[in-house]
Amino acid sequence: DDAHCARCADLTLEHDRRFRATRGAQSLTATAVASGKPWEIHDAEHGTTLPGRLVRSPGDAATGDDATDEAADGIAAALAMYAEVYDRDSFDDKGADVLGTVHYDQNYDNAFWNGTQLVFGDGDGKAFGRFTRPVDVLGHELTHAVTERTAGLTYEGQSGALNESISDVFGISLKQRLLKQSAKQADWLIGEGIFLAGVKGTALRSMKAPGTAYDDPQLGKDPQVGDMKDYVDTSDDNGGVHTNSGIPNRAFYLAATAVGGSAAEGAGRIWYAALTSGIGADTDFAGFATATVDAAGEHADDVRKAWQGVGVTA
Ligand code: ASN
Ligand code: ZN
Repeated sequence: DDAHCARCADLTLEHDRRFRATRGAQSLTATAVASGKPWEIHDAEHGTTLPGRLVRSPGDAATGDDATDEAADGIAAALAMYAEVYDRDSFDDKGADVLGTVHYDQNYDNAFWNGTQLVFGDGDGKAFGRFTRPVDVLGHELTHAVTERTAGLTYEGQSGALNESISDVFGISLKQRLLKQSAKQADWLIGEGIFLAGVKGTALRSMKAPGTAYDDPQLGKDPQVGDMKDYVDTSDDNGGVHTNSGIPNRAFYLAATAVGGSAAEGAGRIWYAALTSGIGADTDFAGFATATVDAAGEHADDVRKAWQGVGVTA
């Protein structure tokens, strides 16, 4: 609607200039690697009825609506990564159609998988812009569906933080794949480009340096931790699932840079093998560390050391 579009237009030229290169590279590559797997983008038109009106599916040209086109390109690219790198046929590995809804609600500062489909807000127009903008956020949410259909990690405590981390792992793998960056070249930021001008921060999370992504009067400081000695025991956020996920996130960063090459094709293959190896829903950090070491083959020492680097013994 007009109010929303006015807020979108508030993005400063500086903000746009900073992220234009990233966004262009991501969407061009996404279109180029579309896998032929089915997806549908719907528009909630700022309401909360799901899925909303169908606005784009494979074969359709770009609509000109940024949220719709970002969601389409990002979901197509995520499906292509799962197919080409992990030999996985959509989230259920049976070719399920992926539904995504954009323009959900008003001033909605989040994105989620609801057990059936993906949902994306436009942000509040003050601190947060569109949740479709960072391609790693699209990969993050689709990966919640993959985790649900594989390990089924319980969304609480350590298994919940692992669930969150696995979404960041394949989200960042997608981002780096589209940018054609090696693990060593990459910035390891999740949600880069989501903050509007004036926010003191670069992204939602840093996998390389958890706790350093933002420090802002409105938002507070990034609460993530990156070592077991700093593990946060809390009843908030399902037991700190978005806080303690920094620990396995940093283990993945350390493993991916040690293994070398691309995160998706290097350490990502090891993490995917562990996720689909038959681990239980209540797997903790140490249990998942062991599963990754067991899946790592010639890289077992690198992966064991990566977990040791965050205080977790495989
Ligand atoms: N963006 C959040 C997430 O994917 C929303 C949620 O489900 N808590 O973890
Ligand atoms: Zn999540």
